[in-house]
Amino acid sequence: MSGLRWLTAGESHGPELVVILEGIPAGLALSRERIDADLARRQRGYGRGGRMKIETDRVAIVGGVRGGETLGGPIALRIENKDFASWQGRMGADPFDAPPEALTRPRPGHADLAGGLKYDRRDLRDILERASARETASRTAAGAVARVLLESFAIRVGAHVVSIGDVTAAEPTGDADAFLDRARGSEMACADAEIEASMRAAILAASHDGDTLGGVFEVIALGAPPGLGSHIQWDRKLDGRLAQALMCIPAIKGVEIGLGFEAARRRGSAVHDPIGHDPARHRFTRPTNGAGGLEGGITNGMPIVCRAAMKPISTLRRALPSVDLASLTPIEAAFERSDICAVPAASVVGEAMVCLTLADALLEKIGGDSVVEAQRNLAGYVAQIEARA
Ligand code: EPS
Repeated sequence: MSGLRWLTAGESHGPELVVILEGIPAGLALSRERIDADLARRQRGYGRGGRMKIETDRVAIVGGVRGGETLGGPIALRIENKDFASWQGRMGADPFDAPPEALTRPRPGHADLAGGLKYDRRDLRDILERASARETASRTAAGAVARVLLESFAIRVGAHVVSIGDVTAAEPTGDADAFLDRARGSEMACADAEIEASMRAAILAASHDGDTLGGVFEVIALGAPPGLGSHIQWDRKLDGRLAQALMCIPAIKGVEIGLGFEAARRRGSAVHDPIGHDPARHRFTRPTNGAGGLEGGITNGMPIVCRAAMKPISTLRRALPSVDLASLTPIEAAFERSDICAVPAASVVGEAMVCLTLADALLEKIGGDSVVEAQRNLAGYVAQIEARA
């Protein structure tokens, strides 16, 4: 059985978002503040919409934690939607006094039309409420718990924004921790202040045109031991699991690991990372990391590097042509309010999804019902590897 399992529930303008995370070992020190820090980072970014001014996302831990330590049982988390107060009579589980006005103008690029057809909903709000990227707040909360677990094994996960529209940052250089610290300190999750200014300018220009902008972010995991994931079966390959974890973030249209699509343009000799040996550290070494830390679906001990491409948000102020589902006549797609750009926010969600995936793979590898047991198991495994190097 896999190490972790988790499910989210809740609508964007319903009373709250909920997530249950099962499989975190007992004895992990966990505070609300650690989860809230990631929730706050998810709300950042130049170009966010009006909703982020309404919400100040805070988690309530309502199961699985006692006196600041996990118990080994399911961890239940809730996040209130403050905006629900403005949606009385239109959202919530109780029957409505009067039917709310139906939303019948599907947005090209959103789940509206495909979801409405599939679930036989005449009011597309029934689809968009769950398809909204607001759901990623619950994933971020669950991911923060996984992050705390990974940190107790000295594994760090961070992200940075590589590009917004056609503005692209330089490749990360120098110390990886320092680079991730700089990106973490930036509102745009960008380690380069000059490029960050150009990214803001591109977002402002799109906003003036009633348009939106996508981009690319990169998630980097440092300190993962070799041997997470497996080559033996398709659904155990960690590269495949990471690709799914990132691709299922709203608006993601592409995922790369290591050199990704660039590897297809190069010769093998310019792609694969030569193997060396450091007898003093009892380690195999690599001068390069084109593989992005994964070979054969297994971690090789190098940093894990994944990139995700986010399309521009599909809610446009200058709306695209659509068809009214009630009259079947041409009409402009619906617009209430929207983000112009949410790539920095998506990078935080990307971190969360990578944290959940790596924590799952780590627990699968080492097992353990308590953190102490799991740490002992990892130390034994690492000693076994080092004895052979
Ligand atoms: C989001 C909340 C939503 C949107 C956005 C992300 O709030 P509202 O719909 O009330 O403005 O801002 O969702 C979308 C971009 C989308 O297409 O659904 C959030 O909390 O991240």
